[in-house]
Amino acid sequence: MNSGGLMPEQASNFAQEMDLLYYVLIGLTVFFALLVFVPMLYFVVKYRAGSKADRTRPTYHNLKLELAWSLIPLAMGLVVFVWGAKLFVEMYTPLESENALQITVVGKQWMWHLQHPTGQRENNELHIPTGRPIQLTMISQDVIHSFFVPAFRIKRDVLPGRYVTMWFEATKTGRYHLYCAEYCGTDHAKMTGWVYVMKPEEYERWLVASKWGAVSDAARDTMAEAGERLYNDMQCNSCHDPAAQNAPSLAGLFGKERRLSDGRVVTAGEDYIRRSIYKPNSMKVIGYEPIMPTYEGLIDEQEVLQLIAYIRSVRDEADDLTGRETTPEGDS
Ligand code: HEC
Ligand SMILES: [Cu+2]
Repeated sequence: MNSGGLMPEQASNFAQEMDLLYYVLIGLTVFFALLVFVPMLYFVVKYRAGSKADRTRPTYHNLKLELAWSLIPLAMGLVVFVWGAKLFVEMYTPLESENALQITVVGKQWMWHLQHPTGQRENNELHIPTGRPIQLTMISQDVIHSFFVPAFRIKRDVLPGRYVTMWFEATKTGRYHLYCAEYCGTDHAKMTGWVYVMKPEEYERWLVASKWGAVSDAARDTMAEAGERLYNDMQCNSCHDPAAQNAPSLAGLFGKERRLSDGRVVTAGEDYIRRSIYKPNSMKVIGYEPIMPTYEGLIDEQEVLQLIAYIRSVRDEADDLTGRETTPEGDS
């Protein structure tokens, strides 16, 4: 469908349907406005004071007419509601697909920090390929922001303290505006950027090129490697070493059910791991002493995301999550 100049370019899988929904809404609004105002004007003129119109048999009540003008618009309204809700749920439900490109987004006054699973970091710019679902995991380091790309028809508030997700697939190469759509302080208006949509092979080339440009070894790490580096640097391992037994092993943790000391049973997803790191006392795993210190102020949101990527990458006990290089016993 052509957006006819009214709407921005349509560059994602959601764009056409979203526009169609809007056109239907506008169409309905215009239709009902005319339905009310045209007869109104007609009657205003016809029954103006002093006109010769027939006033002998006034009608006060017409059940059929009243039911019709209540129920038909109700049904039409519900169609728009169900349709809108379906799109909403579709967009905001995290994708299960392994093929999805997991991009992390940290909003802060007044900038967007983005990171690719392969480690490339970007500020106020995002490079993505066409033809592959892009899943955003987003959080704010301070106030509420809102991640908005008009050409993709995607927008979601980015909150402090909690991850939110959104996905889309870019359908058209090009450069598109990225905005913060929530007033977030003095320089809110400068919190803008660009999304570059490239052909898949171009994206691969871009990934390689931006690794080469990296200034340090650490900047060449993937998300999970950066997380592992942190895990070792912060000595998480001093307690979480499976051999030490004073803290649970983190291998295979992601996605598991955890029983907490206050009786709750929760799934160890991103939010759970983040809370365990920032507010360990609010998420005490049953059977362990609450000796874990808080890392609030020591580890920033970007780093927590890296730790999550690392914990996620260590799927089972067989993988090494001791934080040490595996060397054969007695070999030193
Ligand atoms: C002083 C020991 C200690 C250190 C250091 C420590 N932890 Fe913990 N951690 C614990 C204990 C004990 C628990 C279980 C009790 C609880 O949940 O508070 C735990 C729980 C967790 C959990 C939830 C585990 C589960 O099985 O559900 C995560 C995730 C976690 N820690 C991550 C980390 C990370 C990441 C670091 C390093 C930045 C770290 N911990 C450093 C002791 C520690
Ligand atoms: Cu903002």
